[in-house]
Amino acid sequence: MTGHKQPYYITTPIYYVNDKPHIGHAYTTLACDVLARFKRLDGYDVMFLTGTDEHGQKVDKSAAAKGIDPQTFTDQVSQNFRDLAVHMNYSNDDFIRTTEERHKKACQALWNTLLEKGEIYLGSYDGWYSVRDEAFYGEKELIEKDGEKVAPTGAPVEWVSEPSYFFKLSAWGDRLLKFYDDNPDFIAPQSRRNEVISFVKGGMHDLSVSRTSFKWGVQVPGDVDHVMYVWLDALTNYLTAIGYPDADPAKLEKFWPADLHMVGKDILRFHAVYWPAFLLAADIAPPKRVFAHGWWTNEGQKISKSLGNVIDPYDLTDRYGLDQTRYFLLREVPFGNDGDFSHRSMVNRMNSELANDLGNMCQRVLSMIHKNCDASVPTAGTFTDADQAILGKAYGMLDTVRPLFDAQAFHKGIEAIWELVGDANRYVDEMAPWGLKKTDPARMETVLYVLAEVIRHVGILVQPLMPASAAKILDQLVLPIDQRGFEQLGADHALVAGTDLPKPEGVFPRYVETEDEGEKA
Ligand code: ME8
Repeated sequence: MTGHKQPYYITTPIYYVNDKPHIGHAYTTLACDVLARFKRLDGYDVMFLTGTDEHGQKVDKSAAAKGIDPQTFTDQVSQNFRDLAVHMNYSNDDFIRTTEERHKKACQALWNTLLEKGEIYLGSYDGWYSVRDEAFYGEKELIEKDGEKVAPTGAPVEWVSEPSYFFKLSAWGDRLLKFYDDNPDFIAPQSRRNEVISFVKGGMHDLSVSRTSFKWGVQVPGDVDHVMYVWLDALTNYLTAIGYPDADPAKLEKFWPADLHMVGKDILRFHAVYWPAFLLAADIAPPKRVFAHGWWTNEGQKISKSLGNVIDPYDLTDRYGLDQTRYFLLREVPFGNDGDFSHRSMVNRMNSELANDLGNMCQRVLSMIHKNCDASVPTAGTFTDADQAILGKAYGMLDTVRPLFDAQAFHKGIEAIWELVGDANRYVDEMAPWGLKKTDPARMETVLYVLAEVIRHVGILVQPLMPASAAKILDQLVLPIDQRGFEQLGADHALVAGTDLPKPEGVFPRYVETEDEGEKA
């Protein structure tokens, strides 16, 4: 089987190491993790990449502010992102750092290719630069804030005047527009695609791709005075990780073009305009898709260091639990939109959807089985229409969820699974198996069997989202580890009557408000 699996390559942005990881970083990587896990369970050979972006002026300045050299600084801060990946139970297959040798080599190879193809020339840059955004801005793009010129993002800008290599971006407008046209799914969501297209239609200038006023970057081959523009360096990470330029072509072709670059809306332009232009210019296929998700606010307020309301992912998981946090982040907000984090909605979802709807259903059903069916998988008799309806829904759920996840509509996929959970709760109430024990024990067993099958399906399907909790549910059904893949969904792999089951334990605790929290609400 292995060796014939379809490849799937998914990437997160590589995060700047100028700061501690926060909810925004955790969110992007979580979305990728859920998709990576989903694809693995669905039989794909997945490559899931995340990492840290360690060069550039912003990182250089942060290191200087701490009084340490940039390499020591990046070693420390990059580790925070690795630690977060472990803490959040991300299943990334690699973690790339742009200060690694393999990456410098890849950047220089891409540079040389662009140079050979006549896409890069030496000139000088006179214009605005924002260190915070690590981006160049045209005069017309700037806005006024408190009497000062700032970037459209609100970031401070400075005037830069230095020799610089340029990439001939201005020549790529029409070819990019054709590329977007030929590949309607390349940029998602649709509204963001329209924004990118109108930006490109507005006309583009050549892009400065090297700097001379500081040293913290990948050196431009053959010109010791220049380091590469941090975005050219950073974007190349997606190629480095699959072995560019040295890996044998079969390996490169296996995972390239990447299936999905997941990014926040703030960095879509770099991924949907500059990156495909660099790649097309180097004769390398652009990625298949770039999805730009929205931003989180905290209790209605923009998250910012100066407001002191940055949400630390460790605080969330300590307070609410890891899988609860994972669930909430992808369930609360239609993926692609901005979202607000609030304690109230977190507690509501965790108590009603996890503790009540799913948790209680499992606990009720498994306890009844334990007590009334000799602690083993019950024996099913003939299925009624009602039994078949709910079983059919469970058996067909992957076909419902797969296209939703493939479109990154996580919230809708989760909602569909919870509809099944809701049906199961109504089915328990209607069938009232507790009342059947005396009147029709065979029917009771059939009802409990149907419910156990629904639980098996829900357990298998929620593994990408809540790996540890799903494992607990499936452990309670004594489902062997190798029988938890999506190929096991459906009637062909149904639970075997008579399998001994352990005493069930609750999987999703309720959040109990402290008096203080209750009063605030
Ligand atoms: O931009 N809500 O790195 P970065 C949601 N190094 N997501 C958020 C967020 C928020 N409030 N804040 C940040 C960079 N993010 C470059 C990327 S890729 C080749 C180089 C997430 O550390 C979101 O994914 O500033 C955003 O795109 C990313 O963090 C920016 O991370």
